[in-house]
Amino acid sequence: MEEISVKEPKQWAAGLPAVAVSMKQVVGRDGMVRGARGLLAMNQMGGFDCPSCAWPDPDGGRAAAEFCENGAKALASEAMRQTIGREFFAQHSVAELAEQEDAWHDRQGRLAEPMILEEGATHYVPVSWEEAFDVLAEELKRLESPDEAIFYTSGRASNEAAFLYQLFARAFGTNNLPDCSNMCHESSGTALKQAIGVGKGTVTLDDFLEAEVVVCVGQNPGTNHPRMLGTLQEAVKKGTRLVAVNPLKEAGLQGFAHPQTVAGMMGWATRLASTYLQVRVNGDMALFRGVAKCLAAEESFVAAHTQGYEAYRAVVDATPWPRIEALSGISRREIHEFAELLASGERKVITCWAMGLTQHRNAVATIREVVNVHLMLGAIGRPGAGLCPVRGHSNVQGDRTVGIWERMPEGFLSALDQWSGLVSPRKQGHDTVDSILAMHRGEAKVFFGLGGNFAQATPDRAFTAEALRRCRLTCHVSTKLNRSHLVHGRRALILPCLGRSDDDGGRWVSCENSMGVVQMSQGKLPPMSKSMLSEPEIVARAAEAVVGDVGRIRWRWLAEDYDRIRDGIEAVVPGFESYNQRVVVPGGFYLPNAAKQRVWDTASGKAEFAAAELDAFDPGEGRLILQTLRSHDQFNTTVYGMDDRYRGISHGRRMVLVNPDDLKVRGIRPMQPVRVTNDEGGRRRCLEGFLAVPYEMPRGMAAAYFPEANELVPVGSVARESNTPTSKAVAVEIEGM
Ligand SMILES: Nc1nc2c(c(=O)[nH]1)N[C@H]1C(S)=C(S)[C@@H](COP(=O)(O)OP(=O)(O)OC[C@H]3O[C@@H](n4cnc5c(=O)[nH]c(N)nc54)[C@H](O)[C@@H]3O)O[C@H]1N2
Ligand SMILES: Nc1nc2c(c(=O)[nH]1)N[C@H]1C(S)=C(S)[C@@H](COP(=O)(O)OP(=O)(O)OC[C@H]3O[C@@H](n4cnc5c(=O)[nH]c(N)nc54)[C@H](O)[C@@H]3O)O[C@H]1N2
Ligand SMILES: [Mo]
Repeated sequence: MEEISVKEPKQWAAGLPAVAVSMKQVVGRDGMVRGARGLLAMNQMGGFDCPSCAWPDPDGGRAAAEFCENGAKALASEAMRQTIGREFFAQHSVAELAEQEDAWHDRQGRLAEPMILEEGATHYVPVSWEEAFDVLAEELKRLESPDEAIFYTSGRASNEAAFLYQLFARAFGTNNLPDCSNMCHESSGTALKQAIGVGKGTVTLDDFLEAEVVVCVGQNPGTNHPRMLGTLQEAVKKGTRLVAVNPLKEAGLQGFAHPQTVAGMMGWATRLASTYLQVRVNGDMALFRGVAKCLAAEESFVAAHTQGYEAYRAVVDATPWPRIEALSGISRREIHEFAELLASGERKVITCWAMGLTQHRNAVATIREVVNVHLMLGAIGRPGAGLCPVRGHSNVQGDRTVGIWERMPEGFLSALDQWSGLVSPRKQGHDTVDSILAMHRGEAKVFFGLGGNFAQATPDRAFTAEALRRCRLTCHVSTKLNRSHLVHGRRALILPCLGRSDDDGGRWVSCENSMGVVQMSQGKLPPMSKSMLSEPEIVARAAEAVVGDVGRIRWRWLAEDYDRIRDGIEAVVPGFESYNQRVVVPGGFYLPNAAKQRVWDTASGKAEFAAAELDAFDPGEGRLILQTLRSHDQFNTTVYGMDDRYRGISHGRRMVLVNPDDLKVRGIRPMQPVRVTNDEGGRRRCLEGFLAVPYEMPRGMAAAYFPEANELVPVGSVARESNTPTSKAVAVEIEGM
């Protein structure tokens, strides 16, 4: 094993190393031809949507290679030639597999055939598709109420798979449709719906090139949305000013050398952020409150389009500067300069954000504070200005649009009923955290996962594992082996499916990106096993076995030809008129977004200011605020490798980054093993032997990698209103070992 090493963090992202890593990924893992063929089809018109992030592709002429280093890693992981089936599972018991690291699981290969783990058994054994669906039907039909089943979705599922899946859950009789979004941008959806009437962003790629200022808050695009750096670089070259708001000095926000240009390969980086505000973790609400204090409102916009400004202004005036400075960690002078920059020129401002804002107790209030500032500036609903929550999973936004939500509005449900001939349930279902609690209480007994890695992505590992173990059946539709197959109910099923890049007999699906564009996605690589089925097919056959054809629904008929599923979406969801015709046009089509046109679908019919009391998380005496974040070598729980290149870290993940002075006062030496504990809610959660890495950040803060650190995130610690786990603010004690 190579030794862990920590060097100076990088000051710019990409360049030649990114090209080298991309090539190593596709060549090293998979054999040149298959990988290169895959890359060439990725994000091309007529090809498939990159399975990594949700950053949009350019509308017009695309570069020959519209992918990034991390897209290449995602593809290499999905498009592996190696498969695992009966021999593999006969060789390794579940207990043995559970001992292995996540990165090892990912390296084993694609899941190749359906497998079952019977009650009390030590090994998964093969099962036919028919038998697998029979087991599922048997366990679901045994339940006393449909609400004892949980139907989880991860954001890689296509519109077609997701629509069929929610139909299955509702035909079965429950709205228990938790999804990864509950742990991700739920706070953005909640805040934006309240404030502007639509739970999505309001900008397109073109707006970035018109913006005067782009603010990037709580987001690390160099790692998580690398293609966004191309957009930011282009904008900066045209004169846009970029402001980064982040407790860590992330390389990708400081500079970018485009790996697909000669200058970029030579490492000639464009400087990106002209202002870098190293805010305290969870100090963003204070920062934007301070900005509001400095701004004069754009009166005509505020009068014509908003409501609640007076009340908000009163709260702003009443918030004292010393409190703003203490909570944000940014000086009054710097906040003033930031506000001046926003208000200079024509106030064409875009604010982007991701998990640094959404995974906090006051996440909804913080995002509404960002919206408040945009409303004061009138920076919404016009070219070059608006709000941009940058989504995670490549189709997480589309899944929600087509009905994956535990509380879809009545309009959707009645349209669904009309089209399907069903009477779908109206009782609100469980989201992710409520599902964990319900399984733990023994009130939910069957867990079905359409993708994802529930056991590993959710908070409070030990508690959640116990919740899953109490189930009668856990069943996962998956491409790769992961921990959720190993932390299982009394019985467990693995149902192997085709991925984005796999040829589905010429059939194709569609996805919605972060900016509301719906596009087709057609896999090109021959599947590595004949025993895999597509996701829509698996869902349809499961539904047929469990509920049978009901109302006007003919499951198999729908899954035979996805045009029929899309016709269903068109009938139920506004904005999908002529879906089948429009989605095949290169570049796809934009879904309507009223807020973009300054039409506010809120209770008052206006955009709403929020006048919340200012707060920030206080971990308590002697404790640090720990944020859990992604390294450069992972996609969520899929760990590709052990490096975090831009942060200067190699060959290790079990470490905790801390301000050097906070280590010193605790008498902890650099690279010393430490114990990190959280004891919220009367239970002790503990990580032992993590290495302490001194890292530049504000005092009182720490950072560790997700998913290793999920152990420490208390299940009861959630954002108000959105119920999102507070993965960016965990109160911890750190002591040397
Ligand atoms: N390669 C790759 N791409 C991905 C993913 C992946 O794992 N790998 N995951 C996908 C998914 S599902 C998602 S949701 C996105 C996630 O994309 P990001 O949100 O960029 O991911 P995180 O690593 O969670 O990064 C959080 C960033 O917020 C900062 N931060 C933490 N707390 C605060 C705070 O209180 N205030 C501010 N201002 N900043 C804060 C951190 O320092 C860090 O830079 O990426 C998507 N794309
Ligand atoms: N502590 C902490 N916890 C977090 C976060 C954090 O920042 N900190 N981030 C949260 C966020 S933003 C998110 S989005 C969630 C992610 O939660 P999930 O979406 O549940 O987790 P992933 O790791 O993305 O899921 C990976 C698995 O999906 C399966 N898979 C991959 N492609 C496909 C496919 O095409 N079809 C099917 N059926 N399966 C496929 C593979 O088997 C793979 O192992 O985690 C959340 N958890
Ligand atoms: Mo996410």
